[in-house]
Amino acid sequence: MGTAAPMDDCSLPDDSLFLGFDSSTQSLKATVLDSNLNIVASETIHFDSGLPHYKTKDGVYRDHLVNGRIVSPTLMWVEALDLLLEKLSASRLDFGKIAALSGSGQQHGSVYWRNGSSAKLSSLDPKKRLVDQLGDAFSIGESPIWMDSSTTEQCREIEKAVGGALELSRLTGSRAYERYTGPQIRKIFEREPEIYHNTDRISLVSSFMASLLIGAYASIDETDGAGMNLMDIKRRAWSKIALEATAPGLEEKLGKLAPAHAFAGFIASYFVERFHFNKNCLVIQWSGDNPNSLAGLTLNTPGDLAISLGTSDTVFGITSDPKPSLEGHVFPNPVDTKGYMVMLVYKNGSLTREDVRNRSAEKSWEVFNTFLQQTPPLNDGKMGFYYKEHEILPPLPVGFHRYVLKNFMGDTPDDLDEHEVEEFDPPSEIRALIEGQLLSMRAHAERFGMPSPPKRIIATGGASANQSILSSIASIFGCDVYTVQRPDSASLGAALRAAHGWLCNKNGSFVPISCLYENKLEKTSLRCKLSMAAGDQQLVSKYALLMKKRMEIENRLVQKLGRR
Ligand code: ADP
Ligand code: XUL
Repeated sequence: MGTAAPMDDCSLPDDSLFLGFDSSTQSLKATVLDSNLNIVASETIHFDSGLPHYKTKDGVYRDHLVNGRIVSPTLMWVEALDLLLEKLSASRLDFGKIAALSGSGQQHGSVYWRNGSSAKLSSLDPKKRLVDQLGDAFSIGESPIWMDSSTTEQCREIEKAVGGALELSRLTGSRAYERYTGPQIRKIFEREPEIYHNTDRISLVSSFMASLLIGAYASIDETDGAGMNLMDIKRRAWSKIALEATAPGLEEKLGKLAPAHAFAGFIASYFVERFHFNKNCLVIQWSGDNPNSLAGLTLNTPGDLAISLGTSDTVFGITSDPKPSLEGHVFPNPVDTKGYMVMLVYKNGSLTREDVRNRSAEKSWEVFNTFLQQTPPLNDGKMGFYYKEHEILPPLPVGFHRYVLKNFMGDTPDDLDEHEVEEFDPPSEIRALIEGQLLSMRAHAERFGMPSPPKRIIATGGASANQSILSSIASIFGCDVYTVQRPDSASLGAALRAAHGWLCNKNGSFVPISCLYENKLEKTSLRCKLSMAAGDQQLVSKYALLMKKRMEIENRLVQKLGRR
């Protein structure tokens, strides 16, 4: 007998619903699943168009006076919840059938509750909207978000105080990053100490939204908590050293941590009375958007790798043996109590691909794809680095760099001298861009401890609709590539986590998420589709040589131009 829970412990009650939210940079979404894990409803509020009075662009304010400061109005997120629930109610969603709900929040963003706000939160009047009752609940009206890059000074201070960048990464899963919450909190403490002292609770976007729903301050979950540079990644507890390096009295303001699958509280009576939720509806801990996407893509086996080709590109996977380093991030796996998820984030994703397409491929994906097909794999040794935005991985400024490897035949490792060139012919430019982006992902994922080749790759995001790009992924990584065309994997992941949390709650302890999927996944739209079979293994080895060379050049560029 194995240790997995018996099948009947894995069943969800017939006729029940599971609700997942996604409070992201540009919108608030909801996805509703039935007990067979089919999607039965979804709704979205776009901040710019649905709440125009906040005057955001892409959901944010870009401060033109303070370099790198990017924030969002906290109350806009509150009002979006009012609106989204009204919209779902108008669509005749039966809130009474929702057995559990959970959510996803853009990672790293933070909310500052003014001293004494928990009393307001626990006594909301169901006759009024949330936004009309929480107007003075925040000590800071504009929440710093993940796009903010104004805290370089604080990053260096924190790294220094804990014994260096690598030490902070070993401790918390990441070196200090400007968008991470610890450096953001330190900046507030240093610049506006009175605001810091007037704050009795600091939430992440995820735990903030959960707080609204349970009518009390919700815990930060261990997975999203790892995006703060404050949590000891091995112990899954606040790190005293990191807390002290950030701001005094911080532990009290953060509250306790909880696993992502845990019960956060019953839904607040406000929602029971106003929207007719069942009073026994469970709120499961919210978590970050990337962890929720991992759940939404049903990644649950070590060696699975997901590549999300969206506005920015992210690569994430599951591993039991992460190697925190100076690049990338380690978070606890949101659907497991032991494993980890590792993640790489590239700022130059789809917008850079579009930019190069516009310059070299007549602004057309069709021409772009013809060029990719016309050019040989390995691009005759032509290799490029394309940064239209300041890149995070590697930390390099805006700029394009192109190289040709002399005598490159694809099998002469010792003879790979390169020289820099000004430009490539358009077809080579397109291949250099795609091979460059994918080789960087392969190199950094391997350096991070992800197995090579991965067991399989699941591609998602807008550019995963492109078969020529998928084919390059299969050739470069040497494994099968699956796709799942879901633009809302984060809210879907949150709905799946709601169902998973419900099962854990019913069992009185953690049950593996695979239990939820038994016999169900194949019948739903959540199933991944095989899109491209693994490439030729000889070619995969040749790409390994090119990758090694690329990393050498990348290191040199970082030494010469790098921002750190
Ligand atoms: P977000 O990160 O905002 O959710 P999406 O995952 O929706 O973004 O991806 C949007 C991007 O998808 C667009 O910016 C576009 O460049 C890209 N895209 C759409 N179709 C294609 C295609 N056929 N080939 C390559 N990229 C594409
Ligand atoms: C991850 C990151 C972004 C945000 C917003 O570290 O900064 O992906 O989660 O989506």
